Amino acid sequence: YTNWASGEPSTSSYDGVYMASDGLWYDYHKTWTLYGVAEWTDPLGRSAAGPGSRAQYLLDVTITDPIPPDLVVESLTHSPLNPTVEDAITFTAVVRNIGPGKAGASVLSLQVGAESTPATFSIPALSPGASETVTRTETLVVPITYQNTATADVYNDVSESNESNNVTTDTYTVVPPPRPDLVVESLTHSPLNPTAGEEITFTAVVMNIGPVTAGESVLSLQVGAEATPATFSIPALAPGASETVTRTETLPIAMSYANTATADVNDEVIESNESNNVTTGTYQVAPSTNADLSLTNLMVSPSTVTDQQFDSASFILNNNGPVALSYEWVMVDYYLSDDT
Ligand SMILES: [Ca+2]
Ligand SMILES: [Ca+2]
Ligand SMILES: [Ca+2]
Ligand SMILES: [Ca+2]
Repeated sequence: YTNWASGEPSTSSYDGVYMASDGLWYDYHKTWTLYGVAEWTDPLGRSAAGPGSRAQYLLDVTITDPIPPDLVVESLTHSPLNPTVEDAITFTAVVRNIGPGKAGASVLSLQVGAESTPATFSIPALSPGASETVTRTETLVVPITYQNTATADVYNDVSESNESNNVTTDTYTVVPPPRPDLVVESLTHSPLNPTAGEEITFTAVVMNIGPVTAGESVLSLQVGAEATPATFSIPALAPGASETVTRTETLPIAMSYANTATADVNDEVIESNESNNVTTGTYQVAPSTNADLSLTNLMVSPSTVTDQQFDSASFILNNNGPVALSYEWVMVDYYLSDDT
C-alpha cells in the first residue's frame, strides 16, 4: 500500500477469496474473475470510520482454468444405410469430451439436410472421455442426396481447448423404393416380309427389369390401327423373368403397319418407370404374290332340284391375285348339301 505512511499499516490480513459463482470449482472449467477482500486495521485511525475500523478492497483476479475440455461430435451416422423415401431414418450423433478437463452442460445441434431450423439437444456435463448419444428420426420423401451437420456446443457455453473441431457432417442419398419395371422387351413378327393374305404371327416378350417381383398385369397388342387391341394376361414376374405372348392375324391389305404392345396397360403394377412400357414395331405387308381364286355366280338348273338330279351348274372362276394361274386346269368340287 504505497500511499500509506511508513509503518502504516503494520499488518494486513487476507480474509478470504471466493468465487463469483456459487458452483463447485472443478465443475466449471472456465475463465473466472475472482474477487479478493482485504481487510485491515488502520492503527492511526485515519479511515473515515475512525481508529480501529476495517476497510475492504476488491482485488480483481482473472485466472484461466489450466485443464480445458474439448467437445467433438465423434460420429454422425444414419440408419438404414441406404434409405428410401419410405424409410424412417434414424440419425445418431455421439458427442464426446476428448479434453482432459470436465465440460459443463452444452447444446448440440443436428441439422438434417439444409433445414433452416436444426433440432437441438441438451448435452449434460461430460467428464474427460465421457460421451452422450442423441438420436433423431425423420422420413425424407424427396429422393436426393442430403448432408447432415452436427455441431457440438453450438451456443459456445463451454470454453474448449479446440473450438474448431466441433462440426461433423454425414452425407447420404435417399432413393426411391425398389419397384418392379415392366417393359416390352421385344415385339416381332413372322414372316419378316409378309404378303397380303398371309398368316402373320406377332410375338411380344414382356420382361420385369426391376429388382422386385411385379404382380399380375395385362399386356395389350394392337395390330395396326385397330380400335380394340387384343389383351393378354401376364402372370406375376420375378426380377428378370419374362412372358411371351403370340397373336396370329391375316392382313388382307398391302400397306405399312405399326403394331403397338403396351405392358401393364391397365396400370395395375406400380413401377419404377411407367414411361417405358410401350414398344412399337413397324412392318410392310407386300402385295400377295399368289394367284387368288374364287368362285362366284354359282347357278344350277333347274333351280329346284329333286332326287339329287340337276341338269347343269355354272360358275365364274376368278383369279384376284397379281399373278397368272400357273396350272392348266383347276379341279372344282361341288356338291349338294342336304339342306331343304
Ligand atoms: Ca471442440
Ligand atoms: Ca465451445
Ligand atoms: Ca415400366
Ligand atoms: Ca404400371
